[in-house]
Amino acid sequence: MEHNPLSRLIVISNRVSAPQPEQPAAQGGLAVALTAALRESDGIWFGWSGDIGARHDLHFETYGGVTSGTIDLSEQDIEEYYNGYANRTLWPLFHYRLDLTEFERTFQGGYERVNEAFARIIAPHIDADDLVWVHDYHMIPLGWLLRQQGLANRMGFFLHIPWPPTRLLVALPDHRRLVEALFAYDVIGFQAEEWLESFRHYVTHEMGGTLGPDDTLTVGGRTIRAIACPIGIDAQDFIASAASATARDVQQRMRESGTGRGLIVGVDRLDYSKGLAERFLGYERFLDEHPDRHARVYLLQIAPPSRSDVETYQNIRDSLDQLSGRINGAHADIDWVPIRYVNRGYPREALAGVYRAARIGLVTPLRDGMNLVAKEYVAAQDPADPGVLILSRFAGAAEQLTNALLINPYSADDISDAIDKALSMPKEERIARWRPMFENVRDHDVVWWRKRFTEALEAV
Ligand code: GDG
Repeated sequence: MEHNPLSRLIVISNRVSAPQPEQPAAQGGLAVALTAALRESDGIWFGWSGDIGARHDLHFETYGGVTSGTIDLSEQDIEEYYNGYANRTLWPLFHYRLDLTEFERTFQGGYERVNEAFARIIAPHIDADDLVWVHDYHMIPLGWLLRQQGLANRMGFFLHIPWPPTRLLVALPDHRRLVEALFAYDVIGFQAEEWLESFRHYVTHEMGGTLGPDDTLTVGGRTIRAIACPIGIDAQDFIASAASATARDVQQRMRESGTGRGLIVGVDRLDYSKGLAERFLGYERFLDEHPDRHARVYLLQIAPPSRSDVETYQNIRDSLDQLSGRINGAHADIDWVPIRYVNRGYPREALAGVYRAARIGLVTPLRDGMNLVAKEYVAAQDPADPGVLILSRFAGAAEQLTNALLINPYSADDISDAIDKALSMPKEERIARWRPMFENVRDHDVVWWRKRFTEALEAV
């Protein structure tokens, strides 16, 4: 029997992370998974170049077998579409932070204008048989706009962040218009069952939609599939990173500088959704309640800055500086600092070494679509002597990593108790909890995720 040739894959996301001459290996799990599929199918990855430019020129580049098509945006575009609607309206709202959500007509206008420009520029480069896969909240209406350009392709959309409950979403002016646009896609993927349920709730309660078999949803005669399709990490690569010479060096450095103290690690973009202040307060509670543990543990928080053009992100940086300073001032001793707080990024292999050296991985987002750090921490552990993952129940990852110590990140008591429990946990229990999580991370890796999504799309 003859097999259909692989359909060409077109990926569209805000930023393109295909391999670059300065960075020959694709960075990050998502880039690796998509790059492989793009290379095999001779596909193209479209997105914003990251540069400012007056005209919306499309610039093609092929490197490492992958073609990317990038577009410059004007300063106004970046302010209204990226810093504005994407990061000051949708991001906080979808992370349940109505208090931080800004509603500005100019943001919405800029968002629609940039999405229209993307659709107009990209459409001529898409062939009828191509699979089109659009990513994330920056690009929600793009599929609908591509249809306006006459495209009848199979089109899918994957949301990397949570889908908010209906009662929050209706606070967004024109919420219905945004969700209706999603019905231009054939398949929509969410990170977790919980986000999928919220989406279904909106569609059935606000749009009069109905649920059908095989994850289908019908509104006004149009039927699409909405699935939960949790993203994974490049597990093999991460396991190898954790055993690399760099990772071993870093582990050694940590051991020497830690002088036998138990390391608790957190790694997050500096973002209010990650629950960093709550984490510090939970750790402070632990120090208050367990004086006997002083000088026997320390928390290393790696937090590279992100979105620093947005004021809320500057504020969070200031408040964390203060909080870590206060906790260290109150608890440190001449030869011990309870929190090492570092505002910079580290190479992947070094990070893997830090994870492996850590007794506890402390992951406490207030809301997170998935959270890959939790999976990376699990993948990096020594099978014979693994550390303990403490994980927020509000991360998408909690649906899969059920053997973690699941906590409520808003409760300092919960965080404190979990740290105490993790530090006293016998090796047998650590192994028994770690093993099923490891198998889950290994088997549901980023390639599994990509295949599950593209197969759903191929089947349309
Ligand atoms: C969004 C969603 C979803 C961090 N610091 C360094 C570094 N990192 C890497 C981590 C991890 C990635 O960044 C962060 O991924 P997360 O999943 O934790 O969080 P977001 O950036 O918010 O990602 C999230 C994800 O999309 C994928 O769908 O899981 O829910 O919010 O890989 O390792 N990497 C290096 N040095 C650092 O200092 N090399």
